[in-house]
Amino acid sequence: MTEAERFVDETAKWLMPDRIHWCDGSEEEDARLKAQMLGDGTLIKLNEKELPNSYLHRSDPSDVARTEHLTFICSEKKEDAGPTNNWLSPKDAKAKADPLFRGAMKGRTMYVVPYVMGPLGSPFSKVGIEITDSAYVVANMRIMTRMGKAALDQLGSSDDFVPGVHSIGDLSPERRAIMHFPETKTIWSVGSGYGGNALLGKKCFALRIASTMARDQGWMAEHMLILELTVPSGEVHYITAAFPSACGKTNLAMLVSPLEKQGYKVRTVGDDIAWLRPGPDGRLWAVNPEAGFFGVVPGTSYDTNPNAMNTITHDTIFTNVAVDGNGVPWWEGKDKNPPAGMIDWMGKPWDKMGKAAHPNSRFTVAAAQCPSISPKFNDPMGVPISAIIFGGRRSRLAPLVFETRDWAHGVFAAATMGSETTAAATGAVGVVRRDPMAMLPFCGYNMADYFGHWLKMGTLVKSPPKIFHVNWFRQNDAGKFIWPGFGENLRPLLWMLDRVAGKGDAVETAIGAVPTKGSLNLDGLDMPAADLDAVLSVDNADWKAETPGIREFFAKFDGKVPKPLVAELDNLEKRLG
Ligand code: OXD
Ligand code: MN
Repeated sequence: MTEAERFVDETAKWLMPDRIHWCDGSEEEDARLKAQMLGDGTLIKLNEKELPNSYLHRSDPSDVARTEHLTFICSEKKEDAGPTNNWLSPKDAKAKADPLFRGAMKGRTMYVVPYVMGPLGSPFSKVGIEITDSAYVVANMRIMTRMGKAALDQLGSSDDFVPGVHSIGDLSPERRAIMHFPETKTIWSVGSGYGGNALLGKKCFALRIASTMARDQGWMAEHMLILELTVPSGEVHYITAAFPSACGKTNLAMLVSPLEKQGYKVRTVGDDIAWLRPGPDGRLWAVNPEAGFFGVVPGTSYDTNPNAMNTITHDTIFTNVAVDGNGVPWWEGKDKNPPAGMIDWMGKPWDKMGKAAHPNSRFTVAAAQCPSISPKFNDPMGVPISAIIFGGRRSRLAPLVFETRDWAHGVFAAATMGSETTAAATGAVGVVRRDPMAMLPFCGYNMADYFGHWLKMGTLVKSPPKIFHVNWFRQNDAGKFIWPGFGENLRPLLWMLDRVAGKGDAVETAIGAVPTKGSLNLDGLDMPAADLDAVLSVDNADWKAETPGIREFFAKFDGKVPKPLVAELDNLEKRLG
């Protein structure tokens, strides 16, 4: 018996399913499951002519986003989870989970989903096995990972896989828990069918568990998109960017260059997660461990993200969008004219008072369908990274872009970044919180140690990428966004590449180097000079008001924040005067 078979056997004894099905990932299997889900109402068929082979899933209205307060890191020591994670001891976690899981699959089918995170055969890639009682999860995992036979082939008789147990339970938030055991590299999730809680390859494995593996093995698992930027000389650069959930990673990754005719071209490698390793050439190399996109739908349109719109025209699973009388999905921001006779995300006639689509409604779609997918998407060696970008949603404070002074300062800027919360997690929206590296909900261990790991990576990589910070969301006094965003975000990227090449003018400010107005390529962009001044301005008084909050955040870690980062804070305060 292989370790995989033993895991399935033991789990079956615990969860007591009526049937066990090992998923092979084939088209026949997918078609069979979809027919079954159409039969039991889990899926609704969308207009076949408009959107071939596409479906709508309506989730339980109480199960529409990640539930951070029910997400636990279950390390032996509380200190290893750190002050930013909910902690349970493995013993307490098991005691809490046992009654939720025992017999949970009676009357149900237990699906065994073997999957690979990362390109098949890549030295970066890792195998997981998710056990689930949700056919919707199986269909999504088939899109989001390399799933089925290919994964079993890659695993062979090895015991090197991340076991995950998932049951939707009774979907009750009172009996919901998402548990990670970093010491045994195990994931247990019960009571939710929502993507981030239930597709265990994504946040649970590729970020929380992988971040602990990366710490131990000298690599990095990050909440980052990866994009490819070709310049007129034909040179190709790769950039990663970390923004909190629902802050535009998918839009940036699929950006349509306004300067395509001049030879500036953008292609997509990943939109959510990057696994990064030092390469033999002294650079940092990255792969996207995922095979698909689980993107936020509202706000997606032919204006904001035409590549996404063209990606989701077929073979797409929509979750919690609205649908018109013709079976065509609709969401806020799709276009200005909501069609008549619309059914909202909860399946009721839309009363036009509430949202038609849930603000965190999603599309699940294969990356291979994306018109801008990079030819390097499946490259087992990944891509070399020239620049790393961090950013958040700040209506004030942060300028459009700044370059950090060096690796340690970049790590400091990333570790202290703040962002206004979004609908991707349950809880208040629009509140500024510290979200280090956009990893606050996803780091599987003490974030002070994670900062230390980042500092160490700067020494393991001989030519580390330059680190930048961006803010697309700055508003003027009237509450309007100053920067046009979307495709125009190419322009700060070009300045970054200039800086990487030792070119590009900048003004040194207390927080880092900000482009001079003349150093940004603004060809074809009609932007009032005053707006440009405003979006590039750094207000020392505002930043001074920010530093006590940073000190308070550091204080949470009981003296564990690495000294170089505390020194960065001291130096920032000195520079601010
Ligand atoms: C996601 C998230 O789904 O960050 O990617 O919530
Ligand atoms: Mn994400």
